Amino acid sequence: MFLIDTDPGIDDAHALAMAFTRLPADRLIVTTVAGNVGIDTVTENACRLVGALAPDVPVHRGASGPLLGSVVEAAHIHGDDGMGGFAWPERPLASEAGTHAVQAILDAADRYGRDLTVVALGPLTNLALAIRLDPTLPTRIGRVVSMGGSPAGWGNASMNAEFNVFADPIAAEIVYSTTPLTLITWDLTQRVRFSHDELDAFWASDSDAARLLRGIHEHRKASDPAIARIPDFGRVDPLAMAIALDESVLVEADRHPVVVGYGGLAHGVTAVDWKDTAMGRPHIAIPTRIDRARAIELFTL
Ligand SMILES: [Ca+2]
Repeated sequence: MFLIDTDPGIDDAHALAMAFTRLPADRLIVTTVAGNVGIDTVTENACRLVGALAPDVPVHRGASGPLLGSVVEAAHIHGDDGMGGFAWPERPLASEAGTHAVQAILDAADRYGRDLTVVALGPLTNLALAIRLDPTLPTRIGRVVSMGGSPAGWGNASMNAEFNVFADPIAAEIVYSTTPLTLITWDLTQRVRFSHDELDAFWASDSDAARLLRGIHEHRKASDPAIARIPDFGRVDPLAMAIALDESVLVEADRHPVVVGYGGLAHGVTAVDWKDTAMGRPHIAIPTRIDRARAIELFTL
């Protein structure tokens, strides 16, 4: 069972489409979290993606902002609607499930236990709240794969912090201090790059998912001429999804505790405890090498 916690988001849309084309609807749960844009918009985007590609997958609305501090968004990158102004096809919008995302995470843990994989593609607010409600959660579920952090200090939200962690550092600290997860860092996505041609090939087929993602990307290219001048691209959320779908994509990883800073220059910084001095904290897998060819297979819709 896959629970995808997400803030769509163009990258999230690709990651969701990868899961929707490979897993049956009864093995998928989507929960939303405020991130790239506000909770109403990311939830609507999730419902549109589910409505278009996997109508039987439940969508649970989640946290509307970080545990502490004010909401941080990335509308300057993803547009006010989170999808670069993309005009959605006239497909039914999936309706929201009745329960809150945090309750959905707890229910899924009770029901599926070790068979539950959590893929966290946005700020970790929902997962942190679920862990606060039930501290045994991290020991009861299967793999957790999370996109976030920049141990090398290649910030995309500040000088040295990655967006998902910067948007809710307290949540990230709660999760990193309790959960032995796999962390797909911004640093990795800066090293593993994909050309324009490779991107186009991901959504070249005639499948519903390929057609939808092709539309989203063509629209983005048309509305932002700067994209044509970028030689290659990281695949942020899709890389996390690829590793969640197929563990063999991960070839090599460092494993150490990761501690998150709050406030000032430390805000959202992910400091790796390279010498393993922090007692009692789980060692987090930080992939350093991936099977690029296999990742491309999984990116292809
Ligand atoms: Ca995301």
